[in-house]
Amino acid sequence: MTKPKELFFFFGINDPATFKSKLGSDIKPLVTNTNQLLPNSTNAPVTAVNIAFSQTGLQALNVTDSLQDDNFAIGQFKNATDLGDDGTGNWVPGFKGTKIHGVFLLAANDVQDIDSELANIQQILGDSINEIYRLSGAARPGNEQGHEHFGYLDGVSNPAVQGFDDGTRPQPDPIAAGKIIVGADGDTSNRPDWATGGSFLVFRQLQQKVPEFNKFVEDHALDVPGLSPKENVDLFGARLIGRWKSGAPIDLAPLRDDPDLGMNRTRNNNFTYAHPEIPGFDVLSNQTRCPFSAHIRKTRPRATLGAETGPANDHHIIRAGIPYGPEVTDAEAASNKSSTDPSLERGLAFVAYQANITSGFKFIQQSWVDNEQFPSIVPNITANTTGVDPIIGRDATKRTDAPRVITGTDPLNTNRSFTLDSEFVISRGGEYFFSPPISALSGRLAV
Ligand code: N7H
Repeated sequence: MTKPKELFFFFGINDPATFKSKLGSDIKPLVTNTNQLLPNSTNAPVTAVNIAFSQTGLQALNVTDSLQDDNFAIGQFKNATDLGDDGTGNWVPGFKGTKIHGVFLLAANDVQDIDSELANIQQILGDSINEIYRLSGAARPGNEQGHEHFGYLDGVSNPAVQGFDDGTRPQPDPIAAGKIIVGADGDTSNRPDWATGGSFLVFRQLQQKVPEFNKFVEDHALDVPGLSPKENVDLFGARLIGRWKSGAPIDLAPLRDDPDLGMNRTRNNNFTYAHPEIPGFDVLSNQTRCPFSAHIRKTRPRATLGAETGPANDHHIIRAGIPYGPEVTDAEAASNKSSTDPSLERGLAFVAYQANITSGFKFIQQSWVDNEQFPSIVPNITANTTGVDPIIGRDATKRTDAPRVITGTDPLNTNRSFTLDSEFVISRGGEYFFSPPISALSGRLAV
């Protein structure tokens, strides 16, 4: 549902009987199917609609079948510490506890179209639901369209999926469909039949401290000979992320941004961090092209852990987030500080799909991102550790104000460490959902 505007409407169910009957009869026809979203579709909707349910939402509908996902079953609130959140003090009130039963996702080119589709849904469901919280996402304006709030192009990379990948985009080997879609090939859990074709949706509201991030990057310009001061600033930022602002991967463009590469979909995902073409290049020790601590290498190590589908590496998600909140104001930029005005909060409405939260989002966040030692497979790091992911990592076992230390970021001395004395991404909480197959909306969920 890639559209410039998207609304996440979180609700509780008050009247299960009415809700069920409307779900099957009136809501199901509104839900967008995959064919409608394909590029050549002749019946693309003005507003794309989807719906997903939390564990307590399924219980409210008296659907008690186990979906065989322990984290979904307990809900995200109880997972806060495991996910490295600083408690739940920063959580949006609506996400605290387990009161959210479901979410409508509405995506369109214009907010007015979203508003009228929401009004239609609310009119259909009446008092059978109540609104708990809503978050409006929007692509950033002008040339920043497609870029998240720190300025980096997003939506460049998701794993290719067997059975869906046409093989025309050079990229790492496709993963099993059952890693993303419940009941598809490669999903080894025993789920109820009605859930086949669905997927678990992880939602997180991740606030971004943009002026603070920009200041940190400017203050840590690298010193690579031949680069201008500005290029050395940009290089430091790119080495935190693993891509330049244009989307070009530093593994392929290690010194300077390459906007042509960034926008070229046949080239911008064609890398694995291994470089068989470079004599003697060791993917397990060489960080001159991309640090182990870079966000995209922490969250998807590619050949650092061998084959994409190998047992150590097979932790994958499909991301479908969108920025929320306004642009940085002049006053914020001048003071290098995010405003405390809630109406100026900005960040990423993070959405990730997978067939198993324990092995997907939660594993990536807990065992890779927040793990200072990861990738511990690397034998030749002489500095203490790789460090946590500089963008979204926090070692949950440490004091909340403990500085985060990363290595690998300076290509001239990859043992040099950098101290991140504040966090640039703050979790505002979220919830775990199951996005059911459309058939279940008039089947198991409606009876
Ligand atoms: Fe990340 N960022 O701007 O720094 N992410 N991410 N992410 N992320 C990616 O490859 C960002 C978050 C992944 O396939 C890009 O499409 C920000 C969480 C994965 O090589 C950029 C936030 C998790 C990938 C960002 C955030 C992930 C990825 C490059 C929060 C999971 C693909 C664009 C505010 C736990 C890796 C692209 C691959 C890419 C940013 C959150 C995971 C620019 C700002 C919570 C798997």
